[in-house]
Amino acid sequence: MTSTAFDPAALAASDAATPAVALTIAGSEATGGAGAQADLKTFQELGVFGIANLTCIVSFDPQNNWNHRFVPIDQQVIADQLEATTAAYGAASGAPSVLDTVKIGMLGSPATISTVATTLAAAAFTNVVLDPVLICKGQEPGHALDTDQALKAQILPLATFVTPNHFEAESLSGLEITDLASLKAAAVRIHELSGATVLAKGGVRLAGPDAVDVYYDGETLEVLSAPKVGEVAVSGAGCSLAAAITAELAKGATPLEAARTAKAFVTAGIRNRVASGAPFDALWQGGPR
Ligand code: PXL
Repeated sequence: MTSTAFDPAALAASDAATPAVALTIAGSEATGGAGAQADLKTFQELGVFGIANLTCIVSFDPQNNWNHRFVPIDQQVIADQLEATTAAYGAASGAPSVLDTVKIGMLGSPATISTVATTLAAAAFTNVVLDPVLICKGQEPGHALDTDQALKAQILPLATFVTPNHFEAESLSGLEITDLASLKAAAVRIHELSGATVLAKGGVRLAGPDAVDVYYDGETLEVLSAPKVGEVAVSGAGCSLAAAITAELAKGATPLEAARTAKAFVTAGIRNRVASGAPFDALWQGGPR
């Protein structure tokens, strides 16, 4: 079992004059806890030039149990953003491609999944980190089911690294996850299904004093563990974890190094969380400083 501490000196040393570049394809979460905002803040903290292409806008509804009001971005506008980004920084730019690492967050509809899958297939990114956001509270369930199936069919096969939480790991693996052994089994199963490196997150959902995640890349299985900070989930933890993995991969870290750094980054961010009037406090990406 590995317990990692975050090292701000190593972080400063990584701040090269010409930063690595990373793209997040994600939704806006208006209160700034999750989504593209969390991704960009994480990229910046880790010394990476961040780009966000938005798929949807989520505004919690304080009048209605903080449910998610979900508005998709027009498909043409999503395609336009991806075209601009890949032309400016990707293989199509004429200059050497500096953008070989992308994170996928909330896509939110089958149409958006198709649009993004087309770009991913054409752009041939080296690192495709998928945070498989399956369900958005407030979305119509039938619609969410279509979205889940499209994500599994069209995006998961293109991912090189996937970061399911407890619920998403059960859905992707088809296994019930009740303890560390079943979390390990799910991580192995998701790797077999996708070919991707997997970081399956137990978070606060598994009993015990520690927040435990399972890393599996087809060869190495490692349990990443840190003492739980309370028993309530924090907004932005999943987004920031996947974004930190993305940033580290963009800087050239190995997948296992990226996972360890990301776990330490998120643990420090949860310890220093920002209190919110919404049901969840928000992770503070500046927490490690
Ligand atoms: O934490 C998952 C998530 C991702 N992306 C967006 C969100 C949320 C949860 O609220 O709103 C845009």
